Amino acid sequence: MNKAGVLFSIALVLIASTGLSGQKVETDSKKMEWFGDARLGIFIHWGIYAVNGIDESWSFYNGYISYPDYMKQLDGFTAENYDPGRWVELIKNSGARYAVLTTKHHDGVALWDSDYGDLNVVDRTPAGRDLVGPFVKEMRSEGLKVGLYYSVLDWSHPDYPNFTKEEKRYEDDPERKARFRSFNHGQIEEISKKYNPDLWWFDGDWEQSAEWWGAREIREMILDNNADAIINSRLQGYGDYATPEQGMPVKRPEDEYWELCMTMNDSWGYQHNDSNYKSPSQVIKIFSECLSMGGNLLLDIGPRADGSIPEEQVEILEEMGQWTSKHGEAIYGTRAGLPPGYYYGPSTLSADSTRLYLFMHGRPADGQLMLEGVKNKINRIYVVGNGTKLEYSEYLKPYWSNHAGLIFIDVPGNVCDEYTSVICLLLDGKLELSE
Ligand code: H79
Repeated sequence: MNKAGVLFSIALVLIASTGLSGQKVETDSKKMEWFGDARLGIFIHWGIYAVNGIDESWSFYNGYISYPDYMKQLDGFTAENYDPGRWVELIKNSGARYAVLTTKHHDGVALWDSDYGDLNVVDRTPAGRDLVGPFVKEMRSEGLKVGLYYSVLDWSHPDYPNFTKEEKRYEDDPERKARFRSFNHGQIEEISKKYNPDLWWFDGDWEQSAEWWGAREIREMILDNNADAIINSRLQGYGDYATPEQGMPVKRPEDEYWELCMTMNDSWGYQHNDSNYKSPSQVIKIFSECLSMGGNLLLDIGPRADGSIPEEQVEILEEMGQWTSKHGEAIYGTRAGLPPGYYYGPSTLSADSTRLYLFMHGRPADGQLMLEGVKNKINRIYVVGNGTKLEYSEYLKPYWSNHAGLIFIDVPGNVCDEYTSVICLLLDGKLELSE
C-alpha cells in the first residue's frame, strides 16, 4: 500500500473506532430490534432518598444535607407496601414494553443482597430483603424486557476517589483504584449472574475515563454472559444507544438508537414537595416528538419509601395507557416519520413504509390538515383507533408535473382524541417524497 493508502486506512480505523457519537464499539443491530420497536419504557428511581423526599445522591454531593444525615434515611426505608406485581401491572398497562429499575444510585446503596460490601437495603434498612429480584420476576412473567440501572461511580465507597463536590478521597492511588475496580466489576457481575438484565442503564461514567472504569472489560463481561444484552451510552464509549436526559432533541439525532429519559415532575425520585407534574397531554406530546424522530421515551416514576406509587404518577401512567392502546399501530414497530417541512407536526412510518401516521395535537381551526410532498397515490385515510374514513382534496398537481401535490385532509372535530389524534394514510406502495 502506498503512503496515501496507509494514511487513509488509519483515518478509517480512527473514524470506526471513535464513531461520530463517541461510540467505540460495534452494535449488533439484531439485538437492538426489540428496543427499536418498544418505544416506551418506564424508569424507576427507588432508593433511600425517597424517605426525606430529596434529590437522589446529589443532595449530599452538592452539600444540601450532610452525608451522615443523608444516610440516616436508611432507617426509614421500609418497602412495607412494595407490591412488584402492582408495579408491573401499571407499567404494562401504560403501554411500556420495558422498564429500568435503579439497583444502585450514586449514593452506593444497593437494592439487592450484594456480597460486595454491606451498603445494601438487606443489611442496612428495615426493608431487609432483596427488592430487585421480585421486580425482575414479575416483569419477565408479563413478557416485559428488564432494564437495570447501575451507577458506576459510588460516592460512598471508601476506595472511590470522589466523595462530595468539595471533598475528594484521593487523586491518584493505584492500589485503592484497583480495590474499587474489583468491587465495581464484582457488583456488575453479580447483577449479570443473578438477574441477567436485557438492558443495562449505566450512569455516572463522566467522572472517570474508559480505561479507569475498565469499560471494555465491563462490556465484555456482560456480553459473555448474555450476547444480546443492550448497554446504554454511559460507559465511556462502550454502549449501544444514546441517552439524552431531560432535553428534547430538536433535530433528529444522528444515532440510530436513542432514548429520552424524562421525569414526570422535576424529580427522579419521590419528592413530596414537587408538584410540578407535566399533564398527560404534555407527556403525550413529548412522546410523539420522540416517536417522530425515531427515539424511545423512558418516562420516570419515583415510588415512596414504602414502595407505593404516588397517585399523580399512577394517573399519568393510566392516561398514557389509554392513549397507547388506542394508537398502538402508530407507535410500536414504527420508524421516524417525515423530515421537517412536509407536515407541521410529529409523524411516524410503518416498518414497511406504506403507512404514514400524522399526529395532530388539538383540532385544526378550519377542520383541515395540510400535507406536502408525498408523491404516492393514497388508497385510504382513516383515524387511528377510531376507524373513520376521511376525505381529502389535492391541489397544485397539474397533469404535466411529476412533483407531489398539496393535500388537504378534512378532519371533523368529533373524530379527535382527547389528547393527540393520529391520522393514517394508507399509501399505494412505499413512501416517496418530492424535494
Ligand atoms: O439518576 C438521574 C440523575 O440523578 C442522574 N441521571 C438521571 C437518570 C444524573 N443527574 N445528573 N446527571 C446525571 C448528569 C450530571 C452532570 C453534571 Fe456535570 C454533573 C453536571 C454538572 C455536574 C458533567 C459533569 C457535566 C459537568 C460535570
